Amino acid sequence: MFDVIGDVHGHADELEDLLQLLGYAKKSGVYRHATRTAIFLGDWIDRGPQIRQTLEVVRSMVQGKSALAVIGNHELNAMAWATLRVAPKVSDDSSNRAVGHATGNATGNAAGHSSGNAPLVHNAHDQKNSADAMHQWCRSRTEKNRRIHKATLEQLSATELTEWLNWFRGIPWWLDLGALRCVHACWDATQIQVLVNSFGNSWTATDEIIRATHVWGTPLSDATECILKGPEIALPHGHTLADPEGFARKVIRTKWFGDGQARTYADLCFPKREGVCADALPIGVASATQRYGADEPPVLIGHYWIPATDEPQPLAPNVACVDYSVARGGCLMAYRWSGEKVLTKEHFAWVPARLVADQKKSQQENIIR
Ligand SMILES: [Mn+2]
Repeated sequence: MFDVIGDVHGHADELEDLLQLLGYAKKSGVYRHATRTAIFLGDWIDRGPQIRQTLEVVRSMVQGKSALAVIGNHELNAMAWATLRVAPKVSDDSSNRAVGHATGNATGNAAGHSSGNAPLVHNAHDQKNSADAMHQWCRSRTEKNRRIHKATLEQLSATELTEWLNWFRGIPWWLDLGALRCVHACWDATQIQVLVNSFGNSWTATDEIIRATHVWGTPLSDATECILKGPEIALPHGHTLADPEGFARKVIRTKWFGDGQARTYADLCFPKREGVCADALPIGVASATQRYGADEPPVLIGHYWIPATDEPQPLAPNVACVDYSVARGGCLMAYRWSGEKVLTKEHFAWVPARLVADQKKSQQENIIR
């Protein structure tokens, strides 16, 4: 039976708190449970303060067979950040330099420039070169993307990061255990089939696969985005919504499970958010966004930053999310699955973010003083 653990984002203390709460104990450096296996749903890196420790806990458990894992969009993005869109020719000197950046420069400074320091931008020509350099990577090295990846680039050396990326390459993108399914963001059988048709049932995410899944607008890219980042639809013209990082977006993440009864954009937005356009959805959109039948096996997901103020409970009888925003002071969440077809709120277990606990403690100390 499985304990499915949501997005950790570099919060290793909370991960160890949670494993201990669930009855796992460290033996020869690896957390183990007498009768249960953990499943990690990805997003171990970025944002938090203990990325190296988080990765070490997760990898030691996977290698020690006390846990399984699926990849998150942050691990995918990290591989894409380090992969050039066009395979470099081995004989080409300038390309070789670019490869050096891909594998040798975790901080990602001055992507694509031959010097390690960002050059001053003097004119439109340089600006264009700089934009080209930014976009030569499968994950464009824009300021926004750099900010999201910053904690990882700062905490891991280039050599370490390359090693972790190589480990990520072998992690599956979903797990179908028969009576239980796990994926980072969305179980969509059609999109999973697109990937299986191209790469087979299991694969190593080589540079070629990272490239193929990052050509925007292709079926492979659409499938990858859907299962690892979740399906989205465009808001009506002129509408935007700030994402959790504060970036204005013209799309919303959609509720891909449940009854398909959404009438407005606000109804369809998942998780529920304030300020979403309340216009009626165009005809057919609500039913077209439904991707998971009520008769399918239970599926567990992370990814969605459910506010810690929401009561932990399944999203549908056969769908539960275990991302309760530990990286925003929420909780690190697990779902303890014991073979049930209908998921139950009694099987959620969690620990609070340590930062919040520490802040509360220091506030109390201040009051006492
Ligand atoms: Mn995610």
